[in-house]
Amino acid sequence: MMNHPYFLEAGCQAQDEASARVAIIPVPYGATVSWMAGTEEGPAAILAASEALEVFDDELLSEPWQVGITTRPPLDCQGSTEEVLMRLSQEVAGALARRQLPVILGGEHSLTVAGVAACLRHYPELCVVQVDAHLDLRQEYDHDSLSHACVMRRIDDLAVPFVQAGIRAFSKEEWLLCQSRGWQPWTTARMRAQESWLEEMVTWINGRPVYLSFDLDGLDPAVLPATGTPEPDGLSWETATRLIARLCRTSKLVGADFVELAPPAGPAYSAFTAAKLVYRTIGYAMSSRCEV
Ligand SMILES: [Mn+2]
Repeated sequence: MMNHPYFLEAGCQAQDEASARVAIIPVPYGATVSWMAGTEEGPAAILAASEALEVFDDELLSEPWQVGITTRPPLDCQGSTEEVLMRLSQEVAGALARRQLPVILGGEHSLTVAGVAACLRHYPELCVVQVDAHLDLRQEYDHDSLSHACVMRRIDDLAVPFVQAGIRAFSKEEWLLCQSRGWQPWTTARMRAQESWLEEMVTWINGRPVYLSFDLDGLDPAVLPATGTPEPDGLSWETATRLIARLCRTSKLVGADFVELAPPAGPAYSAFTAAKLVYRTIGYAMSSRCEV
């Protein structure tokens, strides 16, 4: 069961690679995880769970797979982080060249930098929406500047503007950096206090193309417990999907990743929840592309 090579059932794959509108890119990479390990098992678990999804989406009342979804072979994750990131950015560039929406299944969060770098070359106006419990703004972590705990700092190095939501765990240094740069992350406390948070986020995005980086620990651990660093007071399913739906209606979603599922760290339904979130996101992205 764990070797299911497709997103959804085999019969829901695009007939041929070229006609697909969505490319699922499994990246079983998990070298720099800080607490509970196992993110390298994330993509296989999501693919296996996806086989059990209803292909008729209960909110969209449509079958998003019909736009054409192709599942790429798992990325070769041998070698250094730099080598893996290079390979991934080529893979994402390939999907963009085929006019497909690249959807990366992690794996740990450090891989986001490759997805963003590849999308940036196609979309110079790109901005990043990060859903996460953590700011991931450390300059380095365990002497590693490519650690998952530093990924948004590396995005800042690329000069790509970003906005963060679901945040509820960070260091003093990261907070001081936000203050000095004028960044106002949407902590869960701020999201609760300011009902207009989603409006404000959309105003900030201002119609620019969006790369969504969804660290699954952004969700509440009651919704998705199997992550390396679960934090209480996370986003509900309803809040997370409302956010993504709104992004897709007001901007073009040009790339996405779903990272940090650690199957050994929690119950199997976590992978199913992740798979459903991926499928729902594809549904939102594709239905709003059809409307335009
Ligand atoms: Mn995180």
